[in-house]
Parts: sequence; structure tokens; C-alpha cells
Amino acid sequence: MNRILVGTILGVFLLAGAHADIAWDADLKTIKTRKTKDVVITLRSESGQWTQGKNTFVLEFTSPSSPPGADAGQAALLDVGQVTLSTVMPMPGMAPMLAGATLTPDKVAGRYLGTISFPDSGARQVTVTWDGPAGKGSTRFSVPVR
Ligand SMILES: [Cu+2]
Repeated sequence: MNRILVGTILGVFLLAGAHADIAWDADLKTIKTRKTKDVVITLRSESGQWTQGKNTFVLEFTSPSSPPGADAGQAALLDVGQVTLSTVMPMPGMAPMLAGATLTPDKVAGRYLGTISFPDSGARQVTVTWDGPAGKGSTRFSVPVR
């Protein structure tokens, strides 16, 4: 491959990457914010809600001492290391429905890209755990699936 072609391909990748970052920061709506004494967890997605089927989302950990309303400004993000997100839907008279998210750390510590699938709608009990340089903990909260 000649140099110009390689340069062009790299350029296209870089542009695509930059565009994706802008889309995230600007266009994501908050699904849920959960504040604990150690961290503030913010769940965000393009639509601002989880729906039946496959969902992509962003999970961010920030410091509780950040200014109110500060979204994931890099300075406020906390490096919480290993993170899991699991959900359960209690169903009367039946085994609870379980679904776990696949989480991938973003380039910036404290932000994770997630996917999760829900076979039906209804409220989910969500458990998030973290274990890293900024401490270790877990919290539970409820999120509706539309
Ligand atoms: Cu269910």
C-alpha cells in the first residue's frame, strides 16, 4: 500500500472517532443518576431510557463533591476500575428474570460503554458494583424498561 492511501485511511478513522466522541458528550440523555457517599453514578443513552430489546448506554462515575449538574467533565470522573452492572426483574410466582450488561472501559477512566438486552418491559432492580483506585462498593436502584 502506498503512503497516501494509508494516510487517507488513518484520517478517515480519526475523523470517525472524533465524531463519535462529540455525539456522546452532546447528545446523551440521563436515564438515571444514583448518588452514594463515595460516587455518583450516571446512566445515559441517546434516547434517555431503556427499552425492550438491545440497548447501548454509557455509565459514568463521578465524585459526589463535583458541582451539582456537572456531567462527566473529565476532571470529575473517578477511576473505579472493575465495574459490573446486573439487573433483575422480580416476577410473582416465577423465577426472577436476570440480565447482565457487557461493559467496556472508555478511553477515559470512570466511563464505561455498555450493552444490555431485555426480553420484556417492566421495572428492573439494577445493581452496580465497582472496585478500583477510587474505592470499592455497590449500589442498587430501579430503572424502568419501556
Ligand atoms: Cu420480566
